[in-house]
Amino acid sequence: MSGLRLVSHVLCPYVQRAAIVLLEKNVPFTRVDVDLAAKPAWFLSISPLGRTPLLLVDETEATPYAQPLFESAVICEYLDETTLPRLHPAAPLVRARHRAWIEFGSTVLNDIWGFYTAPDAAAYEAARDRLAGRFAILEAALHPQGPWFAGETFSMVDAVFAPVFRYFDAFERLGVDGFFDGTPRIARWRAALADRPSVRQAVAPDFAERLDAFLLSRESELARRARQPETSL
Ligand SMILES: N[C@@H](CCC(=O)N[C@@H](CS)C(=O)NCC(=O)O)C(=O)O
Repeated sequence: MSGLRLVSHVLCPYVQRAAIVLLEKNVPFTRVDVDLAAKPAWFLSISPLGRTPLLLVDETEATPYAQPLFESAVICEYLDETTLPRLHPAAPLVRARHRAWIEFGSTVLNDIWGFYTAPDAAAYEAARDRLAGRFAILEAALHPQGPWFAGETFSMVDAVFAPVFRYFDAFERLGVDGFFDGTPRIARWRAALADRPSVRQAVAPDFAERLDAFLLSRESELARRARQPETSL
């Protein structure tokens, strides 16, 4: 496989999944960032849903990048089928369960969006409770010793949850914490993921500042509370 291009947005958690998988496998790739607030015509012409990530695979010289891959889960599956080391487990039933937890990870990303866009206190508290409920369920699914989701081997599920936890780093910087006080396995998993080289390298060096600025720029309860730190978070 050669000539991979990952069409990205600097803050996109779904892009990070693909970047982590590529980095875990030591597959060279180039990153092309697009502005999703002003999508370029070339991007709209090749992205069926107008979303990042896309993986452009240079399969033939005659029609380079003719068939962009879209949807992060599909991109990650393709990379896992074509490059080593495999991040999915070998046993079909275990692999199917991992895919189900990847879906769970996408739902959590939607819930996170609901939290940082909540327009008022009631929606904010409801979104926070919804996230707490998800994490209670996830805690019970995690390997008891870790350090990774399924024990000693880093898997695709780990690649999917690393970008999830990056939001909580930002929430903590904005003064909102306590999300993982009752979930020690997740707290330990999150710390291990934050130290993983592929996870660190999956975003630009100024990612944290950009994410904080993005969250603070919104007309949301979170941004209002972060701007008035005396309010109870
Ligand atoms: N299900 C998609 C979700 C991708 C997605 O929502 N990407 C966002 C950026 S993080 C996007 O491109 N949003 C622009 C839009 O929807 O117009 C995946 O897994 O790849």
